[in-house]
Amino acid sequence: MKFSQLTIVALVLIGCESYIEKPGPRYVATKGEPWPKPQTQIKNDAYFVLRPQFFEFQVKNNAKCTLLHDAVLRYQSIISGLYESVDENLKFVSHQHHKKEWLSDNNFIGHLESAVVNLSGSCDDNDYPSQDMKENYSINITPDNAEIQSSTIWGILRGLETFSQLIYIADDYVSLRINTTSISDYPRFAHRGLLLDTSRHFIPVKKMLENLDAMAYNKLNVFHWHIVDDQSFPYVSRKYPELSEQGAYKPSQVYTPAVMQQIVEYARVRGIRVIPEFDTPGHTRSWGVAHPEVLTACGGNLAGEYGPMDPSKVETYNLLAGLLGEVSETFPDQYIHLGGDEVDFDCWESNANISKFMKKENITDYKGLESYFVQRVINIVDALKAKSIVWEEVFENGVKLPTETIVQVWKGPWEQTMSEVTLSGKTAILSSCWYLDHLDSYGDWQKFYNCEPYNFTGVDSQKKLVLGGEACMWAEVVNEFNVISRVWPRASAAAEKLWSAENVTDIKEATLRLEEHVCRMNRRGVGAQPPSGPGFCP
Ligand code: CP6
Repeated sequence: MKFSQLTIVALVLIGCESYIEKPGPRYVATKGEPWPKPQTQIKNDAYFVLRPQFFEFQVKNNAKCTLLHDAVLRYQSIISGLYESVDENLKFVSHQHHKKEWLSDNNFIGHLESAVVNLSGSCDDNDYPSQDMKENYSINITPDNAEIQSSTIWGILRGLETFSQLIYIADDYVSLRINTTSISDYPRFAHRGLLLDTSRHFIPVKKMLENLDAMAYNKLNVFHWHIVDDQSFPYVSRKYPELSEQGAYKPSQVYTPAVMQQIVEYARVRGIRVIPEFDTPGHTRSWGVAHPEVLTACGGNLAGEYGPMDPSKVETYNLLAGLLGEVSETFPDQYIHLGGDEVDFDCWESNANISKFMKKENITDYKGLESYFVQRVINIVDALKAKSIVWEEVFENGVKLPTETIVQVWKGPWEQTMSEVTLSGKTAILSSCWYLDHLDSYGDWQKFYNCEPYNFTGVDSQKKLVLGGEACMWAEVVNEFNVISRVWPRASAAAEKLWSAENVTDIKEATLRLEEHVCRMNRRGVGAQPPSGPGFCP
């Protein structure tokens, strides 16, 4: 071999080195450590053994509250499910066999047979979660009693989730245990979201519900439903059924009013808001299959290419007013996401009618034209008594936004934009850090975990305007078969960033808890992928 050939071989070997599996210990997952990490927790070694068939939640107040009652049943079933993953025969033998062993273990303090669920405030079964809902709760497990306490149903839901995560399969592989502990917990940010795009690929209801389960397991509380876009229009409108009849991929790939109601209700009882996005004026080509008159004909009618909505036509605003009116009835959340991102100005520029319109309205540039359009859509939403979220371009174009309008920052570098948005007194949510469609090698949840939303220049009053953030699952290369594993546990990294204290940043410690959390999600039927490399679940 010549020298140059040797060099190439050597370089290739060096390049490959990082892909060669090195022998060594796998990560040893934690036992009964919650994800996201609670604000404060005192942990003790003393533990109870918990047998699901001899364990019950005792509802202290509000026994008639359906939200509470159903939540207790769900968690009872989750706890039983955990026991089902323990081998039946071993279970029987173990409780005979291990009793002796436990009795000689100073940390064993008996069997836990009940936990009090104490909702101290009132419960309204029609309550819908909101931006200012309180999610605080506390858990106390002492040798004498176990209690989950909160003044709100939303706090109780978070507390039940944490309680269920405290239960773990012991090293003997046959008993479930829970340690005595004291937790006082609340979220760092009010808006902890996940965006799911159902236009690039249709996602069936079953997967949407699995995803909502996983959101509850991660204490995420906003499902941002990017329901329609250029590629398909699966939203079934009662008022304009032709939109999905002609704009959906196929007749079976739609969301009917009944299905949307089911999704909203499934989310609500888990303390999750559903915010629909009807992105305009860009990303709207699927609207134009049934309603070409609302789109801009790029280069005039002869060219046959359609671009963003046509802001010069009254038909555009009429359709939007009709549709958004209906949307605000289908979705009980106060907020509607209006989009406003990535508008193709070249298409607008190529259309002579639009140039005429701009002259008439004294609009001098295309940012101004987008502002004009968004302003009118915001007026429509205002009239519906709804509030809006918009993508950052709308802010950058200088639209005069109502006080409660939230600006969603999605581009990078985001620090400057967050600084500007909050300096202008607007509330912001951050997404730039959490693009789930961007894949790195395994363990790439860590880059999501390393993002600190306060890492921008600004005074305290600016930081207060950061409502939280959203992980985004754009679905160009995601469908029902990979959506869950693409999102989970990578969105869990964002979930902990948005819930836990600012100083929870230790990747090594988080890795061990995430190992456990993924096993927990898997046991509960969520097809999350392994977070960091080789290993196994108990
Ligand atoms: N679809 C819509 C998208 C994106 C946006 N809006 C997007 C753009 C760039 C990246 C990822 C996603 N696919 N409607 C921008 C908010 Cl890198």
